[in-house]
Formats: sequence, C-alpha cells, structure tokens
Amino acid sequence: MVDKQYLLNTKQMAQFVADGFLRFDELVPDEINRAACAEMEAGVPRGRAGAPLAELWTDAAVGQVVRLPSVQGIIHSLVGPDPLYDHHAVHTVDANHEHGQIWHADAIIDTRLHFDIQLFYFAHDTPREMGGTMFLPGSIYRRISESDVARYQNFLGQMPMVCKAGTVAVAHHGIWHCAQPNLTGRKRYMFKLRLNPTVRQKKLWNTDDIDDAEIPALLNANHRWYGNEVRLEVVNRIKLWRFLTGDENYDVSYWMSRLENAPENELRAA
Ligand SMILES: O=C(O)CCC(=O)C(=O)O
Ligand SMILES: [Fe+2]
Repeated sequence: MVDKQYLLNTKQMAQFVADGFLRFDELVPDEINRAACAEMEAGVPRGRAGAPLAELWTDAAVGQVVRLPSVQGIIHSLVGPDPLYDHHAVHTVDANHEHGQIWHADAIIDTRLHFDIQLFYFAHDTPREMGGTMFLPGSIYRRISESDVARYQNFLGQMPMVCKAGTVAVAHHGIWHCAQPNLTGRKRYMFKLRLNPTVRQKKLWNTDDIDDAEIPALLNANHRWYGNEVRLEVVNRIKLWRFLTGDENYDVSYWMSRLENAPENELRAA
C-alpha cells in the first residue's frame, strides 16, 4: 500500500482531467538516471503484455524508477494498486535529426471513461534544442485514431517537455503528442511505459482536499486552441470528474445540469 503522502491530491487530479497530463520535474535521483541511460542504450527487456507491473524489472534501473514511492503514488492515484504492463518503448531521436515526428495519439482503441496511463521518463537533461516530447494540453477528449491530426504542425499552447534529468510526465492515453527535432550532437532517449488499470478508477488519490475551492476553475481551463468549443471540453471534463469522484451531480457552473434538464417530461393532469 502506498503511503498517503505520495498520492496525488485532488487539485492535481483536476489538472490531469483538464490538461491530460502532469509533469514532475527532477523526480528520479541522478544515480538511477545514469543507470537507466545505460540500460536504455543496451535495451530494456520486454515484459509479457498484461503481466502485473509488480512482476517486472526486479533488478533493472527502470524497475527502480517505477518502484520509487513518488512514482508508485502517481500510478496508484490514476490506475490503482495493481496495474498491468501494457507495453513500453525506448524512444530515441538521433543526433542532428532535423524533422519532428507527426502529431498523433498512441493506440486509442478503448473509448470508455476508464483510461490507461503512459509514463514518459526523461533520464537525461532534455533542453529545447534536443526536442522534448511535445504535448497538447487539453487534447485527450478528442479521440483521434493515431495520426488523424498529422497534418497540423503547431498548436496554440503546445508544451514541449524541456526538462532536467529525472523528470517524469504521466499522461492519459488519449494525449496528442509528438517527438521533436534533435539539433544537438547527442542522441535523445525517452522511456515510455503504458499501464492498464485493474480496478474502478474512483477516488484512488488523496481526497483530503476534495472540496478545494480552486477545483472548478482548474476544470474550467481554456487551452484556447479549440476556440469557442471550450464549452464542449468542459462538459467532457465534468463527465470524467463524475466518473473519478463518483459524484453523479457534480457540475461546474450550470454546464452539465443544463443537459440534464428534462423538457421532454409532460405535465401531469392536475
Ligand atoms: O520520442 C518521443 O518523444 C515520442 C515518441 C512517440 O510518442 C511515439 O513514437 O509514439
Ligand atoms: Fe506516441
């Protein structure tokens, strides 16, 4: 069981529901980062798809990363105590590689409210000239199929993972993202791990601040790239928030309640 101090809080969960990802800068100690860099160069052994994460990488540096209490806390808060290993990849961008990857989402074959997470671990410093995976905040509710959005180049508000060694991002599986050009003379590595929940994703985090006054504003964020459609986005976030909290009446302002008004009901005879 993860100690409560390592779990995400409700404000972080609201941020995740709005943006589709969270980042944790310099979370992993340098010693593990160095070992993980060497391991990524040599190749990280694959697990069996669907195996419990806890059974994997018992003596590997990437195993040490996922077993860090802070990483366990992130995982537990989003997909529960016993997630399954879906797959991992060591993503590289060669030195002096001037092309960016096309915008895409990784496999979105599951359109339920239940979601997988993907950890993005940057084991070495990743300055802007080296790229840093580009994320589009607020994109997770547009369930695109792989490269449907490949024709776009740049979005208002896109966010590159420019970071120091040991930084971890955790994203909903629907996040739009792409690798960036690497204009340095060094190869860029990034370790990505997808996990499936095995339990209902309801209040798995530290809910002490569940009534925090800032939560509606966090869920109401406007990422601007979708223009006036922010209203649709807020409704989608409220649906996920209800799913996560179990509070079927939760609303931000009057957005969902308006849809739940029932003008189809006929008046009963007096
Ligand atoms: O290398 C990266 O930064 C992202 C790679 C990626 O998302 C992919 O190939 O699916
Ligand atoms: Fe990807």
